[in-house]
Amino acid sequence: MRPIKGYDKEFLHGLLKEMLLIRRFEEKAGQMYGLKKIGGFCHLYNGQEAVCSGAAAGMKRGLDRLLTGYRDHGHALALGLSPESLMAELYGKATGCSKGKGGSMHMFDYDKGMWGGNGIVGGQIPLATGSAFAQKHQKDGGATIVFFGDGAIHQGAFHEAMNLAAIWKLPVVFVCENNQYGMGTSVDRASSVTDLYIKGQAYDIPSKIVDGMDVIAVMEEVKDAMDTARKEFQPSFLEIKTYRYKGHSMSDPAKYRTKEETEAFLAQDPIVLLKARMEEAKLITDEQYKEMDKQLKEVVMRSVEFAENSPEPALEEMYTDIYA
Ligand SMILES: Cc1ncc(C[n+]2csc(CCOP(=O)(O)OP(=O)(O)O)c2C)c(N)n1
Ligand SMILES: [Mg+2]
Repeated sequence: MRPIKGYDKEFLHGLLKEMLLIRRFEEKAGQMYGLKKIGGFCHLYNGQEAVCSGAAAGMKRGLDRLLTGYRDHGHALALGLSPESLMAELYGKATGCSKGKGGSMHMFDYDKGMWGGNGIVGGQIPLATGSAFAQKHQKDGGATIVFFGDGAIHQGAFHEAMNLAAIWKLPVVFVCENNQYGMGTSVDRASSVTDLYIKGQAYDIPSKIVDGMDVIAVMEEVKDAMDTARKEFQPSFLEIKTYRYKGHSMSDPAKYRTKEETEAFLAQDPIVLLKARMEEAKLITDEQYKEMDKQLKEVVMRSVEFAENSPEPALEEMYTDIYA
């Protein structure tokens, strides 16, 4: 675990609060899905919160862009999209961040640097590389960060994009969220190498393993990588080891793994770990944490009320924003 010393109390409270908001939001999304308020696919992010929160804290807002896959609620919240606009999107309502036409896998907000969730495994990797190409040639001073799973690493698009990023020196940071499974298949059954950072080295791209349960480690590594991308047009690859607590999607009871395995990861819960370190440093009390949690549950509840009370997209809006 990286030391929290050196970061001020307010900043650490912000990080903890954001991760807890994501956790509570996902729990509520799961519950509302169960009540059939949300349709279509829905992939929850519980357990992986330190990855998107740490990464967002390492980005430069207003300059940098983020792309990810379909497990995108956490990234959107970390970039500051409101729980209301996300819940409404899940409900398919006109007030959603994608006007109710994207759904769970397509959270988008240009102004906040959220360049989208993507439903095609690995599809976001060449898109992000193209974004970084544009940023370099338009000299906008920013960089692009792209998230994908351990399952996406075997897609041809990943390898093509990594090679182009290296030879063209593009300001892009590739982040593999290795949560140990691609749907029901464990990484050691799907991959001949299980330390996936090696794939980056094959393209002569600086590559590292990062502890995805430690939000500080993620933040520091992403900040370094993004700074290097912006200043030197040097791409990087980070394999962030993490774990998803829930099934792949809402229809997956996750029977392919043992209770012991899940419990071992639960014992390193990223939220519990940060809270414990803050308590030890006397930066938060258990009462303050409980109060924070209570307020966040109310925030999430309000997002449900907002979604419930929002209108459906109008029929005449069917084709607007669909083609550029
Ligand atoms: C091109 C393509 N192939 C297959 C699928 C079906 N599919 C959806 S998610 C998934 C597993 C991906 O796992 P991983 O990349 O590890 O991401 P995680 O779900 O763990 O976040 C598959 C095979 C798809 N959406 N796109
Ligand atoms: Mg995975």
